[in-house]
Amino acid sequence: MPTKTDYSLYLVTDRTWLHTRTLCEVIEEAATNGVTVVQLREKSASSREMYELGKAVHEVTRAHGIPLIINDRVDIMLALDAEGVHVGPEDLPVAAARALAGGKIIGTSVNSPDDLAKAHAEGADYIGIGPVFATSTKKDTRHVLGVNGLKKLVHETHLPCVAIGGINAENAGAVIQTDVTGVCSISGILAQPDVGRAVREFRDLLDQRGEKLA
Ligand code: TZP
Ligand code: MG
Repeated sequence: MPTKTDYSLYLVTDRTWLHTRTLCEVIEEAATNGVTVVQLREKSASSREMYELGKAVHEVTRAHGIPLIINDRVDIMLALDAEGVHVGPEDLPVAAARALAGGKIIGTSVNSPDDLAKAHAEGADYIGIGPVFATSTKKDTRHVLGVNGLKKLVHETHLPCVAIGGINAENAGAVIQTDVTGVCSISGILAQPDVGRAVREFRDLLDQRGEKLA
């Protein structure tokens, strides 16, 4: 695993979008075509299911040399020896996660200047800023930031930052122009009939601006 994380194209999972394909098949296709981080986020999975799924997904991400981040669950991240965890406002605080997780990657969610100050104070490794656009994927999203709201937060942080919420290959160009480190997508990748093609469309836009490595 490289010491510097490439956050440019960050896939978050949600099996409800998968139709007949398995999560591992889709992640394999996404990683082959240029996804650089995978976050396992399966809100309806039991602990056992998250663990078993995580084990299988980790084999795929490891084979591609990309980090696996576990949503919410520090315990499952440690049990899997995954590369990191993403904690939001309802989860363990970053500092508490750090006490358990040491040098693992710890990311957190930011929607406001206050959130950003907390992420800085508690020592997050990266932040996910959003929602940038309205999305049906997450029902309890906070204030929709728009590209301008995203840009303000991006310019107030030294941390690697990824944009999330309603981002697809059509609007990703405007998002990338904010100088954000990377873009996250669930449905913009997983809900597409051709996952590989969707990933390559994102990848082309990112590669045009040159990647900002963290
Ligand atoms: N956090 C803020 S918006 C969101 C999350 C997990 C959902 C993003 O899903 P999509 O399908 O990329 O809009
Ligand atoms: Mg959470």
